[in-house]
Amino acid sequence: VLWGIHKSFHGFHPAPRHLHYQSLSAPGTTRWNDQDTPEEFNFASDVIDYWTQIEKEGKRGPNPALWWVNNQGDEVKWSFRELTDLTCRTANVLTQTCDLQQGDHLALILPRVPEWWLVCLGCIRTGIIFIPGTTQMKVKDILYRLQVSNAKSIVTTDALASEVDSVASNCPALKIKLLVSDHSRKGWMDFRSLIKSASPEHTCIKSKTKDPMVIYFTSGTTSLPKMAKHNHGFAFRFSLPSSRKFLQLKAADVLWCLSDPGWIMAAIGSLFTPWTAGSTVFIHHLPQFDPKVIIQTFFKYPITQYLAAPSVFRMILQENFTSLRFPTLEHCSTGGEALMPEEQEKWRQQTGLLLYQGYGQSETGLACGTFRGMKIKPGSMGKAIPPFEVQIIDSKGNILPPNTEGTIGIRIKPTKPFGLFMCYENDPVKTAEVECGDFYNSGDNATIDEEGYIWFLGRDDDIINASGYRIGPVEVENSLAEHPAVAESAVVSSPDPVRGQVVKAFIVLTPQFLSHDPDQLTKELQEHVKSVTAPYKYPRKVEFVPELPKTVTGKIKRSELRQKEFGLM
Ligand code: BCO
Repeated sequence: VLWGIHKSFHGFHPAPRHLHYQSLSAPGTTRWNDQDTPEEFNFASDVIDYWTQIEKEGKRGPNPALWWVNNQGDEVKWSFRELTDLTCRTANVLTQTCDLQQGDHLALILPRVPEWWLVCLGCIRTGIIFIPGTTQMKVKDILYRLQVSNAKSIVTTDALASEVDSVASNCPALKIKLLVSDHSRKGWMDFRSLIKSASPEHTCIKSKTKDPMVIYFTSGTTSLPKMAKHNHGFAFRFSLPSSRKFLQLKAADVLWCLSDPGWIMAAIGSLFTPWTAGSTVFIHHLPQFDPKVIIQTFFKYPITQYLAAPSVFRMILQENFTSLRFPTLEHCSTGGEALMPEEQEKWRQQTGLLLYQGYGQSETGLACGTFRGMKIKPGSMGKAIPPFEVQIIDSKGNILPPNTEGTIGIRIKPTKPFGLFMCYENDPVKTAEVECGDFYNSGDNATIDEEGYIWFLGRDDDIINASGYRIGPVEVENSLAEHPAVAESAVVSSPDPVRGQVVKAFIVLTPQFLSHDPDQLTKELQEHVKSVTAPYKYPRKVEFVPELPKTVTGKIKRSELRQKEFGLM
């Protein structure tokens, strides 16, 4: 169905554009240096339209900019030229048809469909601030995000449209609903038909690097998710030569990043990094994760680089395939959760490829990593990726010496580097809380060695990192509390051989449920959580307990439960 829609744009000749480019000997390599601090930058005009021009001059190979496939044999291939055309149309739909303006908030909740890339770039062209979110979200998650972000618009699919409609009257800021579908729906504008009839002529805004561009919701320890706001400098960072050393992509590369479009990893691996280098962004629709499909895809398509969370690599290794020697794959990177040295070694033995580790958060994007070709120290997350200066700090922001446990800090004074979030939107208190002396305090514990390699240790707080998802316990506890069987609960992380960690719920039952079959009740509670909040948060482990450990003031001691799970007590 998608193919039918996009086919009409295949071979479409975009209108001539008036763009100015530097003349280059090697496209994409020498445009900025590490010392550059441009006041203005716009990823759409400075990067996408640049590659469009390179294509027009015949200086880029035939590989597409976006290569999208699904399990039904559908395929979309867009050149940069087509991307410029389609995203200018998208920009016109957003500003002219929808009357959205620079600075307005747009919630972007799409699965891996090509329109996700159009909307991101359409927003960047117009200065509309986009707020990606996972399609796993349920009505409560969507309501919360629409309300706290004051989103004026939402772009989503049929799968979530009725959920949005059910809460729209409680979201006074929400004026525009755009549907990506082949069907129309009352009260919704039809994105696919609108871009067909929109003009491809659009003048991109001149955004300042300090102007806001995108907001990511990130889970909190004690509260509901916060909004980490990034500016256009976040996108500029990928153009710095030292940042580009991480993957060292070339225009001929085909990069597949598995991340759901709702996470910052998708912005890094499926948008800014590959297109800065003029590479192909490869996407498999993959509505349900299946490691077999991942393996088959490596054998079928000429993918040269792969980026995914460690759990994905573990799940691939568990598959009983005769060979994991992929014909074109050259480089694999991972991040989002801890990776064990033995897992890196197993991947090398099975595939013949090294597995390079990186580290980042929604607030930071990629903070450190093992650059392609750099010596891998198994278990380490590599070194700081400039322009970030990463240090291990104490609670007052003092820099700690090598091999001393502390918190990962990123220098923000005297100058905040490109790529670090601006603030938590509407939350100066929480923003101030993560400032620690001259550093942003990540809350993640680590050490640094004499060579600058960073070694992750864990967190002191209650945040759970389950298969690459950061999950705040409160969100899960609140969901459990809605079930009549739950008198109270405490949610903590628990070790897992495949997912690294999983969510575990300790539950005190209400008297009327004490006699219920525990296995059945576990299933019921798991399904309940999956139905009221994004299912990736559901407790994969449940333990019924007579009471929860508490402080004298009645606060639940999650740390005690967590320590028991990890055998530390
Ligand atoms: O395992 P179950 O089957 O019991 O449950 C799964 C799904 O089946 C289920 N589910 C999904 N959609 C649903 C649904 N249930 C009801 N309704 C729906 N609409 O819910 C559970 C979801 O768990 P999952 O997402 O972990 O699924 P799965 O299929 O096991 O996927 C495994 C992974 C490894 C692919 C997945 O966990 C994953 O993508 N992890 C990586 C997350 C990630 O990208 N993190 C990076 C964040 S950005 C960052 O860290 C900064 C780095 C610079």
